[in-house]
Amino acid sequence: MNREDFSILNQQIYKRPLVYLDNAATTQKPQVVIDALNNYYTQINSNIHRGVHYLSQKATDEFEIARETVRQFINAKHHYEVIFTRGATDSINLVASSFGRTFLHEGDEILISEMEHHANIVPWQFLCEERGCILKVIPFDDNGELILDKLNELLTPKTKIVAVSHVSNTLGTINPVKKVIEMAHQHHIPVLIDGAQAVSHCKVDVQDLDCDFYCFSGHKMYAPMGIGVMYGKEEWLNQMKPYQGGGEMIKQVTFAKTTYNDLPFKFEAGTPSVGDVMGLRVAIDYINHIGIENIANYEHELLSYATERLSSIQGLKIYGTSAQKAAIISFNIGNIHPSDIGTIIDKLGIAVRTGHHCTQPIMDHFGIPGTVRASFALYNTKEEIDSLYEAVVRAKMMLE
Ligand code: C6P
Repeated sequence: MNREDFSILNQQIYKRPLVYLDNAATTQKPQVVIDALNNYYTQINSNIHRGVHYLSQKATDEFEIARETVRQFINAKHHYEVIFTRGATDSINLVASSFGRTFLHEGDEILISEMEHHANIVPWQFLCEERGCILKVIPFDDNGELILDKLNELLTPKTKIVAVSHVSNTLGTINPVKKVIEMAHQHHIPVLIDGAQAVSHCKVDVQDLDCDFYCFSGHKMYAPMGIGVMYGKEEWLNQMKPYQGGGEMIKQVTFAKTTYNDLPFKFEAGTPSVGDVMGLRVAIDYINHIGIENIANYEHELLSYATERLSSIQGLKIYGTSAQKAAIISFNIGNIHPSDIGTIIDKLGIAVRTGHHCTQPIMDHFGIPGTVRASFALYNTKEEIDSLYEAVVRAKMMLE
């Protein structure tokens, strides 16, 4: 699908065609996104919200159009609920820090899940250390599905926030986040969704989900690195203390007292990555043009095909067998170390990720050091999955 838009894929690695299956780490960028960056730096580059001069105003206008593009993409109610950050990690740290400093006190509980990326664990642990809060964890079963009965048990009057991933970057599980949000809201507890692995694979509607915060990165959805989004409901953002102090986030500064700017600027201290925002806007247009449903259906076809092919390899075990899965397959073969497989298939031109994928608690759950992870995007093909299959069979023969 639209493979011709990604010229990076046309290269040879070790004299073999590149088969790029590390899309959960970062996707490649279509030419229109690269052109948008080039256009910004050759035609527009200027700081925003500051200058009266033409270029500054143009850059500001384009930046705010991009915010509106994001608003529509996730169906936020207001454009000022869209905060630009450096990525999902930055977005989650923002919420943990600002929400935490505003609302959390000693003995309060934060509920996350066992399948979270470290970016949705460690910021909450900082809070626990600083504020004396308690981190609680919703377990998952051996298929990689959250045990929702346990969630009910873990919600207590002390729970102040629930933070779970929409899609697991290691297991591929698409979590029933709408249900999680409903359950938490019955107790008036806000919910943060880590959407880093979801936005480019399924339709996200933050009003329909009714989530309180939704965090994601641009670079996993065909946009440049260094740009991300934190969506937050107005009612929370208005109450929360700012994240970072600096230019743009203030109304008035004196040495005696500083007052803060309105949303969204209160949470956007300093010069943002304006060019990358232009790239994000074009990436969203690109996804919209193809249609997120078409992307989801095509990737699902790839996932089914890859699951069938890889499962036929004797001794290969797939981690994450939930009925609802995004196009991510994690696997091991017997006791072979995943990085040995990754190193051999790399020499055959296949790019996958090996290791713990920044989800060490998932590895602990299964008692393994890591997995080999193949993750697919709209430009991958069944022929590439055949190449993966053949390379894995070859690695197995060499390593067993
Ligand atoms: N996962 C992966 O290979 P950043 O690095 O800020 O763009 O995204 C962090 C992040 C947060 N949540 C989830 C579910 C993620 O998958 C990631 C990034 C990459 O799986 C890099 S570790």
